Amino acid sequence: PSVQKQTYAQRASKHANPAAKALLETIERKKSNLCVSVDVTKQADFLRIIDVVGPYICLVKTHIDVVEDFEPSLIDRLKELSMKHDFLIFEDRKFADIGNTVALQYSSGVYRISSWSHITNAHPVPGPGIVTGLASVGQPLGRGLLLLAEMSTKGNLATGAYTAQAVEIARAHRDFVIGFIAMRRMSEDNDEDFLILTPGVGLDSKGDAMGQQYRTPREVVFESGCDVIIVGRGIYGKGGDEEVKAQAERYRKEGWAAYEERIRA
Ligand code: 5FU
Repeated sequence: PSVQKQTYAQRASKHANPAAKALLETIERKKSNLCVSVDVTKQADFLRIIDVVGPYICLVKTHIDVVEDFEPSLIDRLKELSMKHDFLIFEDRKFADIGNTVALQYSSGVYRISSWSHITNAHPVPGPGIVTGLASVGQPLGRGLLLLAEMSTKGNLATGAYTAQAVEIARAHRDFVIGFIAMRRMSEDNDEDFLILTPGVGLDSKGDAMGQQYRTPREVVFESGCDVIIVGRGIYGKGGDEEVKAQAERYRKEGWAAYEERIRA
C-alpha cells in the first residue's frame, strides 16, 4: 500500500475546506497531531484540563452533553482557551438521524454545536442525507465533518461494506466531509487526502472493561497511516495537573515522532 508521505503543511496548502486547512496548519505550527478528549462532567475540571494540555494539542474533542453543570458561558471560556493556546474544537456528537433532524440538532437546542465546533462527526448509517442535512448548517460556517467509517471498540459493526460505503458517501461530499474516524487510512489515493482521526490510543493500557481497545501512537500513525491521535483517559485520567501535563507532552512527542518516521520512511 502507498504511504501518505506528504507533510501536514503540504496537505494544508491543498485543502479547500477551512476547518481541514486550519487543523493541518495548526498541527504543523504546534508540531502536534494530538487531540485530547476531555470527557469530564464538571465545567471547572473541563476548563482546567484544557488549560493544562492546551500547549501540546492541535484539537480538543468534547462530549458537551456530559457536562452536568453546563452553562452557555462554558462555550465562551472554551473559545477563549482555543485562542490562548491555538487549538481547534471537535464536538464528538456522532449524529445518526435523518437530515432534517440532524440539521436541528447541529444548529439548535441548548448546545448550538455548529456555532462553536469547527469539526463534528456523524454515523453514515442513515445514508447520504445525513451529510446533506449537516452541510446545510455547517458548510456556510466553514465547518468540517468526519464520518465514522470504523470504530475502536471490540465487536463494532462498522466494517467491510459499511466502511466502504462510508468512503463513497464522503467522496460525493468532498467540500464538507474532510475525513473519517477510522483505525487506518481509508484511501490509497494520496491526493484524495481524507484526514484520519483515530481514537483508542493509549500507552499504558490495552483496553477497558467496556470494549475499548488501545493502540500506541506509533501503531496508529506510522503503521496504520492515521493523521491525528485522540487520547482521553490516558491523559486526563492520570491525576493532578502536573501528571496531566506530563502525559500530554508524552503523547505529543510520541505522535509527532511516529509522523516523522512515516514521512521519512
Ligand atoms: F468513534 C469513537 C470510537 O470509535 N472510539 C472512541 O473511543 C469515539 N471514541 C471516543 O474517543 C470516545 O467517545 C471517547 O470520548 C474517546 C476515547 O476515550 P479514552 O478515554 O481514550 O478511551
